[in-house]
Amino acid sequence: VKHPLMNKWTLWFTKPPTGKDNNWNDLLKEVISFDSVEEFWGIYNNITPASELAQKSDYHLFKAGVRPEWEDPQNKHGGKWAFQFRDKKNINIDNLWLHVMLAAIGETLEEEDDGEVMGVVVNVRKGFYRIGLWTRSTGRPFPGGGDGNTAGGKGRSVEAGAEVLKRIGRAFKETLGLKDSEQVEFSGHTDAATSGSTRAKAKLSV
Ligand code: M7G
Repeated sequence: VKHPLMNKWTLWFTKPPTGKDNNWNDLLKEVISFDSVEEFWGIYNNITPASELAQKSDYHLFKAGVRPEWEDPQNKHGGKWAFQFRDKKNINIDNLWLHVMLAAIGETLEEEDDGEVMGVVVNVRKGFYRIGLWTRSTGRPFPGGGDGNTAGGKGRSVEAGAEVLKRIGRAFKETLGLKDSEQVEFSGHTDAATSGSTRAKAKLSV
């Protein structure tokens, strides 16, 4: 028997640049989709663990139909919770990433009707690993959306939207087994692009 997941998920891989194909689009590859617990383990047991990937590689596990890119319509008003693990030698990145994937597919990161979690990401970098959780909204109003169009268009107030995101951030922090003193920070995908703007940025951390 197969144990169905609540959602169908797609695994993506970013391969390190070779020098020839250097742009993001050439490097991002769709690997496989699945919608049962058994398929998940079959895939997990047959792919390279994060600890053995080359620098500048990423794994992305996203809901099927959502590309793991800022430009995707379901991500373009969103952001991410992220934490960097700088002590690469002393952390078990494979175990952390497995727990984050299980929390995503087991739907333990959000409440059933939040509709916020788009996917999770592990980045392998020179001085650190980073694990991220991408959300549909930033808690701020969508551009041109006015009030009542925050947090995934669910009609939440700005305050309620920020509370939903913080609850998700705390669940993510707990999944990562972080100490209270280790801060997990939220950033909007387009913050860099709008950093010249005078609009106040919501600074979320848990
Ligand atoms: P990163 O992997 O998020 O962080 O972005 P890093 O700086 O720790 O490596 C690295 C680079 O990859 C960015 O500066 C972009 O050039 C490219 N990139 C990453 N993402 C997630 C995207 C994306 O969603 N869309 C596009 N167009 N480029 C991206």
